[in-house]
Amino acid sequence: MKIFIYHTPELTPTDQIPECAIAVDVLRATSTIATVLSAGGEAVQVFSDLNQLLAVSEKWPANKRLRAGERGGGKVEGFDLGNSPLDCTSDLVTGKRLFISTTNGTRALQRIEKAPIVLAAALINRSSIVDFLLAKKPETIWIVGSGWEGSFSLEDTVCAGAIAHSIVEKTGVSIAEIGGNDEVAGAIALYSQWQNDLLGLFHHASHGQRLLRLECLEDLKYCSQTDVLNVLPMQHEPGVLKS
Ligand code: 3SL
Repeated sequence: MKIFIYHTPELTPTDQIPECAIAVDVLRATSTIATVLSAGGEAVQVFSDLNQLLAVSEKWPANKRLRAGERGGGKVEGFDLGNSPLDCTSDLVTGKRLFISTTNGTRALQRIEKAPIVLAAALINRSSIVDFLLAKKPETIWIVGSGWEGSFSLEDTVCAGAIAHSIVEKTGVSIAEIGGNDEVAGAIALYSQWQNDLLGLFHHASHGQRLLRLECLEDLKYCSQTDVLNVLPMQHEPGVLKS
């Protein structure tokens, strides 16, 4: 196994495809996806374009669908939900497909959708991702942060580091052996420094601060938890993730 970490979709190579690609958007798209699938959602279907989401979801039975739209951290008018994982209760999502478009996270998933194995990771489901990787042992693994509109984000890189750190710890292989690029050592160092205060790190993150201005502290607290959901969101067809 060789792990490559890319901080944003824009930094991800366009001329290669790994055996396994993992999108990370801790605040909050991949945390929401993991929560919906863990709570009994039938699937999550991701879109970068809001109009395309509306057109495709229109063909789905109305009582079996939920539409989530987020832009700039807020809920898009006319949609059932924004992008808060805390809204995705079992009562609401069981048996339903969530059609979702967010500013950065859904773009990251679309960027890697051609890989043979595509996963969505957050801190809350980190151990399920790591267990899968250790069992499957893909030759090359890309972990792609969503960032914010093309820029680095602390929360996605710390999650990538949490995944790589756990693999190093569980296998005993060195960072040099497992790391395919310099970003891996950097992300592991970030996680090692902040692993006991991830919520504190989110307060330093520009998107964490944006969400705090939108009064989403409870979302930050929820998304900063590690290994609390046993769920593996995996792409079954382009753009459609199931557990
Ligand atoms: O950028 C994204 O895809 C979102 O996760 C942003 S937000 O946390 O919903 O504001």
